[in-house]
This record gives sequence, structure tokens and C-alpha cells, in this order.
Amino acid sequence: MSKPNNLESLWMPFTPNKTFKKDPRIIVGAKDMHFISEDNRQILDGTAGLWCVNAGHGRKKIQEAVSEQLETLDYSPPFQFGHPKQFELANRLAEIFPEGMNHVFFSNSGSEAVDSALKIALAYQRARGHATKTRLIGRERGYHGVGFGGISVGGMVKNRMYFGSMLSGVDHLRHTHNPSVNAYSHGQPEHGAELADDLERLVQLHDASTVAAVIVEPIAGSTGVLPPPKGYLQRLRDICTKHDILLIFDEVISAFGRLGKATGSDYFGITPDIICCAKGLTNATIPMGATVVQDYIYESMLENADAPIELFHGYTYSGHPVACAAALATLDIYQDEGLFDNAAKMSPVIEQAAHSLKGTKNITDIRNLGVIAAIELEPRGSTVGARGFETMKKAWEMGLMVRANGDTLAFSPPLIVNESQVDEMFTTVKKAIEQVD
Ligand code: PXG
Repeated sequence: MSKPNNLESLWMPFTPNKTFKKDPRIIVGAKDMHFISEDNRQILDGTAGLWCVNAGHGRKKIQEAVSEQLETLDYSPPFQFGHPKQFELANRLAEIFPEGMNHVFFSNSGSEAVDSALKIALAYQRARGHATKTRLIGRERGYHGVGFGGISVGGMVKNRMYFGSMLSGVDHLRHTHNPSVNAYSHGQPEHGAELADDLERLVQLHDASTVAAVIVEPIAGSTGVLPPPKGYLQRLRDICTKHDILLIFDEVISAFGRLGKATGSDYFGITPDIICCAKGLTNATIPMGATVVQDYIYESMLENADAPIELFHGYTYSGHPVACAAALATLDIYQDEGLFDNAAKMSPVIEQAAHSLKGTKNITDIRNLGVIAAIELEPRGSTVGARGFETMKKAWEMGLMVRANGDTLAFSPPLIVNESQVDEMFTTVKKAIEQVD
């Protein structure tokens, strides 16, 4: 494998470029549960890449589908023309998404799936004669990608503070993290359902006639894994219904088996009006996002349109044939191998292994749900994130990939993970934590 001899020209995303280029971590291959590093070490993938390689790496069936598609139809324009696989994929998604969610709008990433959802929400409210419903409500610590819509409703301070005033007419619910009463919860925490009443407060402040939609991750991932308190999502759903506000679930992380079901909505038993997904949709092989809506949204948009084109929105690569081929092959793998069931089976194994680290030095909290776990470390003095970053690097040296979100270490392995790999993940990370000051 040839070595990139000059790292200078690339501006790396969400990466400390100066530090990385002095001591790079280069990945040159991947198969099943492992990455292969440039120095030819096997690295156990504790994160499914970035929460996205749900079926494991190097899947033949996806490779074949992609290469066949490239030979048959490499591209066709998505506006005014169609190709068979995008219809087939939309139908397949409708089958596994919650009842009544039978209409799918394709994009190329989670960020675009979110921006599409926000735009659809606004256009829908207007089309049905509620044009004053324009406000969007997100949540503190929420991550909804990096488009201006997504960062406006998002709640990650650093992702917002450098980028001006963003969308106007946006407000935020408080986040649900409350370690003083919920630390070391197994699965969903007991306390905090009442935080959903923040929505009621915001409705009192702004009036329901001005609020279009609320967007939350059913389980917050990127901010450091915050499972929703018991009862919280139901309360949010009830308040949205009461005030005729759309509920959008950003399932970019939670869809496609991460919680042992096709969607987090299915797992929690709460049906939103719109779901955003991406990542696991194509097993991360080809970029793709999707925004899945309730039938009444699609039907109302078609019925009430004031122009022949009902939605003035779309991307050059919406429903790209190669992405569709990859997604269809991925859905086949999930189904044929029962990977969502395997995720459900591995969930208690991960819970047990993660919580067995309680008492290890510097750990202040451990959280888990489905095939997700997080270990929160005490920040080292005022240098927030340093301990998490160094532990991630140490784990990499020891042959494990783990995500550091600030001082929280996050695990989200591929859904093919087995018991001995779970054991290896947590044994290794424990050693890494012990070796970092
Ligand atoms: N919504 C959610 C809930 C996400 O987790 C996005 C939207 C944006 O997706 P794209 O495909 O535009 O990146 C995400 C992405 C992390 C991490 O450190 C997580 C994401 C991205 C980068 C880092 O956990 N999730």
C-alpha cells in the first residue's frame, strides 16, 4: 500500500489538523469487525466507523451490487426522470419503517436528511394553510449534522458558535443529562420525563400557531450518548399532538438496528411524523440519506400544491442509482442475517461488559442502550476533552477504535459483533483508561 507522503493539502474535518499530521492514524483496509492500519495492525472496530458500518466491513454482496449497478446505469437525473431502484428502495424502507410512514425523500447524508425534514415541515404547514407555523424547536446537546438548518436546531455549542446567527425563529428544549440522579443507569434513566414539559413552556411563550416542528434524536449520540429518560419521548409525542406540532426523530444513528429494531421509533414504541436516516442505510459504502414522512404529509403536499412541482427541493444525487443498489443489498444483509435480532441479543452483553468498568479510575458515569455504550471520564482539570482524546489514542495503539466525544468514550460496534469481541473492547478500553493520567 503506498504511503501518502504529504499530508499537508487535505483540510481534515472535525480533526485537530496540526496534531494529527504530526502523529497520523492512517487506515488502509477493513474486513468484518476490523480495520487494518498502515503499519498492518488489526484494529477492532468499536464504533462501526462513525456509527454507520452496521453490517461490518467489506461485505461482498454490497460490492457486487454496486459494481453491477455501475455497469448497468451509473447515473440518471432525479428531477423529471426515474430509475427502478429508487422506487424499489422507497418501498423497502416503507415496509420496515413505522406504519403510515410510506413516503421517502432521498438525499446524500444525515445533514441533508435533516435539512430536508425541516424544509418539508415548513412547506407542509404552509401548504395546509398554517403558514404562521414557522418556528423550529431543537434541544440542547442535539446533533443534527452541519448544514445551517441542522446547526440551528442542534445544540452542540462548538458546532454553532463560529457560524453567525443561523436560522431565526429557533428555540431549544433543555437536554436530558442529569448525572446527579441518573449516573450509572442501565438502559434508559429513571428520572427526567418531565423535561419534555419544556415544550409546553415554549408553546406558552411562542403560541402553538407559530411552531412548525420539534426535532430530537430519540437517543442522543454524538454529544456523548444520552438515552432518553423513561416516559420522556411519549410525553414529547403527546405535547406535539396536543398542539398540532410535527415531531421529527433524527434517527441517523438509531435507525437500521442500532437498538435492535429497524428504527428507534419502533424500539421506543413512539411514532413521529418524520424520520431522518442515513449512515446504516447503505452500510456507509455510498453516501445516502433519507427523510421518511407520514402519508398525511405527502398527501397534503400533493393535494394543496400551488404549482405543478409540489416540493421545490432536491439534490443532483437524490436517489443515486449506485447508492440505491448499495442500500438494497444492505437491507438484504440485515434481513438475511437477522442482524437487528443479533443487536437485540448483544445489548445485555454490552450493558454488562460496560458497567463492569464501574470503579475504574477517572470514570464518572457509564451509559448504554442497544448496541451503544458510553464511558464518561472526569475531565483533567480545565482541559476538557484531553483525557478522552488521549484514551482514544492509547486504545488505537492497543488495537481498538473507540470514539472520544469530549471526555466521553462512545462504543457503537457493527451489529455483527460477538461476545468475545465485546469482552475485548471493554478489557482493552479499561487498560487504556488505566494508562492515561
Ligand atoms: N444527525 C445525527 C443524529 C447524527 O448523528 C448527522 C445527523 C449528520 O450526518 P452526516 O451524514 O451529515 O454526517 C449525524 C452524524 C460522533 C459523530 O462523533 C457523529 C456523527 C457525525 C460525526 C461524528 O459521534 N453523526
